[in-house]
Amino acid sequence: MRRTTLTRRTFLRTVGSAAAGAAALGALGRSAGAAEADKPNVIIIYADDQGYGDLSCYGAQKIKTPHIDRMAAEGMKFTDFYVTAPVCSPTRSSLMTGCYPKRVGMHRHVLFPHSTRGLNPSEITIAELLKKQGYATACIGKWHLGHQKQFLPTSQGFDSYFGIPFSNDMSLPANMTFAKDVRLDAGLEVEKLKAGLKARNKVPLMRNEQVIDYPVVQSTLTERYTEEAVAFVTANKDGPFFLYLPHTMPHYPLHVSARFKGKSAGGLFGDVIECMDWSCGRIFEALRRLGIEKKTIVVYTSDNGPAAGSAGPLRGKKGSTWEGGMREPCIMWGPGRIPAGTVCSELATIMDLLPTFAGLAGTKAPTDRVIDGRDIWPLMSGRPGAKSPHDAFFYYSARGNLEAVRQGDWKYRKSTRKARRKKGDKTSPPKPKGELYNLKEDIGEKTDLIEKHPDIARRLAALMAKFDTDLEKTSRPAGQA
Ligand SMILES: [Ca+2]
Repeated sequence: MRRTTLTRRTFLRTVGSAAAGAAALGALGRSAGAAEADKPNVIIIYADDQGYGDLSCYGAQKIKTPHIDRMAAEGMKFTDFYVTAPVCSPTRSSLMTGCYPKRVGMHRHVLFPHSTRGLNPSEITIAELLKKQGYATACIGKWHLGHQKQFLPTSQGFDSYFGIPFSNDMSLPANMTFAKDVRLDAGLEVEKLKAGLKARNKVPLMRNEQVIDYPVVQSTLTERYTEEAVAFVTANKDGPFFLYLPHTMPHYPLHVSARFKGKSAGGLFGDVIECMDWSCGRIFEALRRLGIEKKTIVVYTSDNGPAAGSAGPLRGKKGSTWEGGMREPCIMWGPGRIPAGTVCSELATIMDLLPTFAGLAGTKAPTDRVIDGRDIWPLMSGRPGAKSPHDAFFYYSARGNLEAVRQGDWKYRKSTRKARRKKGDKTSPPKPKGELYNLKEDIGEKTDLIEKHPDIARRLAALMAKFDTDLEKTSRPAGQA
């Protein structure tokens, strides 16, 4: 029903405008599409290592997340939303490019301060696509797609950058550029910093391409990001804008400011999440104060499964291709566009954000290269009967090896164990390799059904092998400094 209302409103506005033409009318078919006034502001809030069970609207008992819960009540909650790897850098490459990490050469684990690779500047990022459509763009938070100048957000479609270039358990690489007025901790000189390369948990805070604070006091980060985010939204209230807000938390080491410390029943981890929830509340408050809540879509999700937190009913955690490593909480909010209080159980992925928001901004995903993500606007807008655009989803490990596939309710996992017969049994066929789970009936991946359905397992194993071979043929290299 909501979809009908939206279309009618879009139609009235479109035919009522002098610019109405065949192209604009053509856009009606895909709803809030090309008309200039319809380009929504886009905010993507990306938690770091937050699990499927770490928000109260996803079942957390000891952690209270009222602002995110309200976001879910006013928007759509996804139950089957996946990231493309169980660790940081690869999934971020998927968000930026709409591709599997291996497609863009970013599948081999995370980047470290000594790494010389990064997201290839020849990739077309979601920020570049939106910028071309007239969006103001900002990245505020943890980047982790390369800290050399050519890989930083300001070289990848973002007008500005404020944040830490990699994880908060890392340290300073030798080649960072310092701002002239950089605040260094008393007594620390640059040479000492270089010698301290093996130090951990001491990270630089950057503005654009320069270090402005080292080591940043981590307990200030969530709140500083929030201030920056609210300032950016306020300065660009006339829109359209794209804000990418990848939080540093709740990645280890956990830090939170004094006013949140000791407040949550969920301990320090709970404090950290509740501070992030407060941050979301501040952003929603700004959108309402500025009167742009109906012009804005907000997505809240996480880059991979929990290290410190909880995967809820899911098996596994960060680093694994069990559901807990890669299935994430995901909420989409957009009053008037995304139906309130809804749940979507169709399979969607972090790769889908690029084609979807490209469409809403009046353009489309690049056509000169393979893009794995699909436009999920029919799901987000609650179109009746809308189905996942993915025939299958492929689970690549932290090191970029394809370990599992999901098709419909079935998930097949490859095994390294050799097929073998029972001792003394010379006649029956060997036990098939791998494991098979029905995720609809068994969300916790507890009951291996491979012996019951060897045919399904064989089909999925073949699908998986073919996908990986095909992907290798069309993969593109990471950038190299
Ligand atoms: Ca992470």
